[in-house]
Amino acid sequence: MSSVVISGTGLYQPPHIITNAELVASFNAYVEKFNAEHAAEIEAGTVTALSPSSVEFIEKASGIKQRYVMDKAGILDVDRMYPRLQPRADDQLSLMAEIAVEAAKKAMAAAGKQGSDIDAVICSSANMQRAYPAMAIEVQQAIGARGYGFDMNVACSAATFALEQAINAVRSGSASCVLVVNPEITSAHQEWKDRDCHFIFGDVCTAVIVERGETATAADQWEVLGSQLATQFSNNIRNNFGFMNRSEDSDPLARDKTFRQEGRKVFKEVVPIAAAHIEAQLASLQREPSQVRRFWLHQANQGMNQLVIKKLINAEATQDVAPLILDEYANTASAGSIIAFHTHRADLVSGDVGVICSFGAGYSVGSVVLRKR
Ligand code: CO8
Repeated sequence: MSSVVISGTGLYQPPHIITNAELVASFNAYVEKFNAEHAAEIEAGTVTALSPSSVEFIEKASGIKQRYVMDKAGILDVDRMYPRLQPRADDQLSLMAEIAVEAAKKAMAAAGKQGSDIDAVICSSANMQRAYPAMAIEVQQAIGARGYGFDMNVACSAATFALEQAINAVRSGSASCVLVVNPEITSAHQEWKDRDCHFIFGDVCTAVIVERGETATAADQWEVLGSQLATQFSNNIRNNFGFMNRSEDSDPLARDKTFRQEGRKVFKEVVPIAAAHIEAQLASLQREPSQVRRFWLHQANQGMNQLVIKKLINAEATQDVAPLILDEYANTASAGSIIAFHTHRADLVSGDVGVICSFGAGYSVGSVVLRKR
């Protein structure tokens, strides 16, 4: 059976940064405005006054310090509080495809591939810009790839679940070189007016090239030792936006049509699931967590990653063991663990083993065990 390798990764970083201070200043201005406008109802007890956010809370509770976004002005505008994205004509490259192509070009350059070398494109992210045609097929055309393309969504685990599809396609011979892209424009489905979650997400796109070991020519190659996926239904992270909203006569701007979660429950329930998942997968490969050189974990919360590592190797999650990128990028849904892999692997040497692992909405957990060639 042919060996499968990751031979290149790419990262697209949006043009704007919002710091916690900027975000909190705008959120708190919105709160003051809301409370002033609803003073009579608040006084009468028919409307609940909103509470301000704080930079200290955000940094202590999550570890996030800033986020990259596609549009800063719309998000910080207290009369809007979501990005302003320009609509495009059907014959223009759509926004998600555009950032996917940017990341893909970098991954292809790293892997030494042309568009014509790619024979499958998987676009996998927490939300798609449209129902069809698939974003992946648009990307396929834009980079001049052959074969086929399809979209998939497993929320926070969209990237690792797509990697497994790519790995299996290469392993089975149905494709020889697969491009996986994860365009995450989280800012468009984040609820910027909700104090509990307004600080959580950032925009980004990652890309990964998966191919047969025999065809790989990149200097930096990572052999796939195994991948493992698991899901367990939970309503604790949910977004009800969907194609039936109109038929249900439900308000498209209602709170349930953007991201919402029971953050504390997610934290408590997902940490043991993720740690047990990684441990079981390593055991199936006759390895101990202590033999893993680096864990590239999902980037939702600094404390979660610390606890996962504590459970796995009873040690602190230092930057060397489990690098954190969410301080700079925030939670980028499925792209977080791939950003960590992209930005923190250059120091590993041949034979080193690492684990990419995502966890979150669904619930879903996906892990890929890699060995540097
Ligand atoms: N400022 C000040 N105080 C605040 C704020 C704020 N912004 N928010 C809440 N508080 C207060 C609360 O009111 C509460 O006060 P009190 O104790 O008086 O009741 C106190 O702070 C503590 O609140 P919480 O219990 O909510 O705070 P936590 O310590 O649990 O921290 C977190 C909140 C950071 C959200 C934390 O629970 C967390 O990170 N949980 C895990 C979340 C997680 O992993 N989620 C998965 C995300 S889903 C995903 O990754 C992809 C989904 C698909 C993408 C969607 C894109 C939009």
